[in-house]
Amino acid sequence: HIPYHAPASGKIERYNGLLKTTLRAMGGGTLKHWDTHLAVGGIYTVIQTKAKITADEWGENYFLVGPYFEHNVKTQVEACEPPNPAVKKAMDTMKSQGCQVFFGRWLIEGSPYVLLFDIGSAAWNLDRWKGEFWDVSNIGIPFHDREANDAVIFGSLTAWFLKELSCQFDDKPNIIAHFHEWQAGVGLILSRSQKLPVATIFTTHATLLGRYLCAASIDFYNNLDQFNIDKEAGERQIYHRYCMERASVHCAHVFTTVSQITAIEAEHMLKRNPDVVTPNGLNIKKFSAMHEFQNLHSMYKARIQEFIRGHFYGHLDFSLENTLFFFIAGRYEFSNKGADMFLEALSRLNFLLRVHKTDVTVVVFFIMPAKTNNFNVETLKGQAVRKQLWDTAQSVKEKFGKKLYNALLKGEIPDLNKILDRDDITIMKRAIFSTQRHCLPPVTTHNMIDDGNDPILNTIRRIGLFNNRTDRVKVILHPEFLSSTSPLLPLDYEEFVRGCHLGVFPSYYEPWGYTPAECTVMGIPSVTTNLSGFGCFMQEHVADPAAYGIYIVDRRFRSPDESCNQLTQFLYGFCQQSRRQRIIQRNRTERLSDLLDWRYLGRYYMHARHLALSRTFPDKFEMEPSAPPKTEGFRYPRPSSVPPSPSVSQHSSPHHSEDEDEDERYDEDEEAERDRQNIKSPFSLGVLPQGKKKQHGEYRN
Ligand code: G6P
Ligand code: 1S3
Repeated sequence: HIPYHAPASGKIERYNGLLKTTLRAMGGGTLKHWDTHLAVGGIYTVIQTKAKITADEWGENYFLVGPYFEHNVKTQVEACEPPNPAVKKAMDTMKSQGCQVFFGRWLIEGSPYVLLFDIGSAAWNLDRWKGEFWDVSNIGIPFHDREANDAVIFGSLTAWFLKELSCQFDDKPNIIAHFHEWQAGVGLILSRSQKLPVATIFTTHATLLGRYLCAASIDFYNNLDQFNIDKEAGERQIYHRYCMERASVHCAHVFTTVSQITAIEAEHMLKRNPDVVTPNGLNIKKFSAMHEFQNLHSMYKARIQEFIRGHFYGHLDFSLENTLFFFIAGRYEFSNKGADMFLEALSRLNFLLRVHKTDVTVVVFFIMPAKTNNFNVETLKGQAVRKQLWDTAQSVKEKFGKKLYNALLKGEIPDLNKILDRDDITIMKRAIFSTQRHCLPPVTTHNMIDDGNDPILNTIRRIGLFNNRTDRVKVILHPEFLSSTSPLLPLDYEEFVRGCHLGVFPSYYEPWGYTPAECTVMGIPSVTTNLSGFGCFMQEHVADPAAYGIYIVDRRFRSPDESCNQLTQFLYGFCQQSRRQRIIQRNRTERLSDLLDWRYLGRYYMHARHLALSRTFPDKFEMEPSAPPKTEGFRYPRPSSVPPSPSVSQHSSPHHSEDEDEDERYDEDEEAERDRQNIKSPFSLGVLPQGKKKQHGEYRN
């Protein structure tokens, strides 16, 4: 019911230096997920990592808006007075009417200001605000949908704040409010219906319907234009949410989404083409010592190996030196995130490794949170047994050392057959007996609440990957996000990723896909798909992605079985690489980091803001004709050491013989240097906002 704001034709712009305020509503996967882990919510990662470049650009005029959660505020936010009198006044007005509003600095890079609304303290307005929302939009929110009701409260508070803020100025301020996801969209819809002088941007990180339809194993991409979307939303009981999303999209001055593939999806599911595609970046920090990330890999791999020693106690008949760690991580969307295809490919990989009698073992971690009832006994016992063996070895070693020392003091070489007495042997025998087990190493680390219906466990049952001695592929489901305080695997997510060899994310529905991007910047190869925003972006910017450790499974133009075979071949090929080849490949992977840096990708957000200003305040702002940023313009060439024809060696594998000395690995630096000179990186093209505070140069006074 609210007309889409037609783009303004450009007029003379007067950039008058008035207050420029960017307000961002922190939607996230759900309003309740403020405190999420690196891998928990991609949207959280977007907001958190982008804060620095945005704060650099907007300084004191940048504010993030979100819901208040006491614990998170206590641990992450430093309270302070709003430096801007207009913000303070708007807050005070709301407080005087019974709303709890909190202001402070979010203690992350860039230390942006945050303005947090306590949804609970304003909940008594819910019925009135739902009514008002109905009046402007005809969208009715069912009482039982807590998240949608919270979204109405949060949105009403946001719009109220914007209204109070914009009244503080004699002259019209230039306010940009950027809303992420449908949960934050009510604020946008209300701002437009109240005709607030605010330039609005709406970014969707996925579409509600797309996610639901894909999860239902429908052939989504081949039928994009066939769906009766209202009916589909109704049948899934998300009609009101879908309306909130669609209304936000159509009310926004500028609509953006995170990838080209989601842009096409939005065109069909939301009936509007995004104005700008805003790919997701990360905050890239380069180590001053070039190979530091390789050392970190070694260090954290050793920690994962320690866990494996405990988990597989009594069954450690494989060499940890020849063991590769693969993982998949993210929210538990079994088929959307490709866990189904991954398991099927693992079963095929297990077969290949067995029939080819390879000495490689693969341990695969599934880090996907599910409802659990704590760690299971067998898993905890594994770590206890490992600890006991370690303690036994230490005490025997100490006694042995003392005896050896005394003998040497006397000028004797001790009789090594007698240096250990009967007690030592007994202790050691008992330790060895304690490693006997009558069950297989568990496939899950926790007691699952819904064990019988869990899709990962059920697939494992079907394909029979039970961690048998003969299996070359071992599986561990860790149905909880990682934490450095865990008694099992005391690593945080970043440390864990660094310690692994390959991240595998064969998603079917993945608007962007931060998990492979995070692997890339840490120099860890990964598998992605051409249905993910990240995979398509890499295909566009890297000539031979697999050579750089980005394996892109074709899930678009092949049947599921063919895609699964391709994935299996990627995994099998990876297992055939020598250590030296892996080291070289990691170096290449890490070289792609520049491409994912917000210092480069931030310009799309910048463009969206400029566009919103020119559409909202056409008499003040005009876009330069050259404004829309292009994604093309540079491309990482094939690494110079890759043979010209992939058939010469394994596709993508760094071309080196197995027996080359590992210590010579840094010859690879030469290749890196050569390639660096050839690559027109995003930075060398001069398209980047390099300086700290970029003023709005695109505008003419
Ligand atoms: C890093 C370390 C090397 C180590 C290697 C292991 O590159 O700097 O010292 O040998 O990791 O690699 P891998 O792929 O076998 O875990
Ligand atoms: C969404 O989160 P998801 O994992 O539900 O937003 C992320 C950030 O834009 C994106 O990376 C991901 O693909 C989307 O699916």
